[in-house]
Amino acid sequence: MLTKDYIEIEEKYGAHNYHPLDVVIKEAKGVWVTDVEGNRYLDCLAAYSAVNQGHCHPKIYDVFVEQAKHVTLTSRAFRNDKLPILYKKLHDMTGYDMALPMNSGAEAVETAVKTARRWGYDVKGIENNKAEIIVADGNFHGRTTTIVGFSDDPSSYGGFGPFTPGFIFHEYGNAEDLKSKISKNTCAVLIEPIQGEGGIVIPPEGYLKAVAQICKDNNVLFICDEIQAGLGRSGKLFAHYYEDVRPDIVIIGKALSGGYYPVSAILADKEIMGVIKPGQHGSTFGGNPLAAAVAVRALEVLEEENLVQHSFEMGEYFISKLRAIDSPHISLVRGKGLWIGFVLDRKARPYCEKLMAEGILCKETHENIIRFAPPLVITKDEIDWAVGKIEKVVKELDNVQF
Ligand code: IF1
Repeated sequence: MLTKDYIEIEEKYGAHNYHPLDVVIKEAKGVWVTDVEGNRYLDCLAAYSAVNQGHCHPKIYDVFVEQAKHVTLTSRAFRNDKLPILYKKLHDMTGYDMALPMNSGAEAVETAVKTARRWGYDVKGIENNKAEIIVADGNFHGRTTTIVGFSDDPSSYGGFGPFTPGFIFHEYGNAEDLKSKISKNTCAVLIEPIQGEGGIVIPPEGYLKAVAQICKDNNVLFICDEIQAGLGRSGKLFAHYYEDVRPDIVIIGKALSGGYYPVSAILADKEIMGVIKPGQHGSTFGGNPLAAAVAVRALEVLEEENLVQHSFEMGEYFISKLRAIDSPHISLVRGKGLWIGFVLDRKARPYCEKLMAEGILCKETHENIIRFAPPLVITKDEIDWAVGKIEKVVKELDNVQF
């Protein structure tokens, strides 16, 4: 079958909840993917940062296959011999006392919301059903009905109400505005340290520090969504390390499995995690032994291959090369680590389509921004190759109207 045959079936029998580029991927290794017709592409999206370790990483593969021979799912009604190892690994790497595992990122965000509310009632003493969580405008935290209920993007929330009450907006990056939104019923502030879907929006320096301080002063939990920003993408293990803060709850997902399997978790100290008691939260698949084994190995790979520091260095290099491209249509190149927003003064989609023809896969966000977020294993030579292609495409489109 050819590309068009797969697409025809997909369009006919699959829900149209995406508008993907018309490439049908069949194989992937490291930073490279191959389509059903044998064309090779450099993946500059990395499955929205779920394959930070590179596609089909051999070390994770070995554990994945090995674990599949032994036991894959026990449910949490029984214990398994891999989950404790993941708990310990997360503690050793991050310093948080405890973790609570789930599957998708959205489920982990829901877990953080439930934990914060429970803490608000049980510890802070907020009147029942009055707890408020302050979120940011321009946020993206997932697709469940509760989460889209506190999105300000109509394509996320439109037509899906009624929504869960108890969420208040503040202006992302504006600590004074945040302060003004705090009330006696505030149990938590939930933010992304860098907004991904927002177009790699880096808040003004000092914002995260101010958020942490405001939370501390008001007995409010600081929840940081590191699902996309975390595990090396930003050039630090967590993007909040740039401001030397310690959120009360950290949410992780995506690269926690290196792309093999949906694995997510929240991290917190025991005074907070302790508010969740048996029977109050869970998931059939959350914390299963296959997920736990894969996650431990995925985290080890980040360390063994020094991918966090590599992301930092390659990110600086990539950004400097992109900034050197001269075009009237490039408004701004911003980013941290290998997480780069290439901001144009017009539609990005034609650029993405042309880049695909040149062998680079990337995805626009917010109409006019191309994000470059390759697997963290990318080399300098591969970046040089990519920048050559990007420059070529930019120049070719300089004088084309659309
Ligand atoms: C889609 C964006 C990326 C996330 C943060 C939670 C979640 C995500 C900060 C939920 C998920 C995804 C999901 C994907 C598109 C994508 C995305 F463009 F929408 F923002 F990565 F850039 N918190 N992000 O970024 O995690 O439940 O998906 O595991 O198609 O919805 P999930």
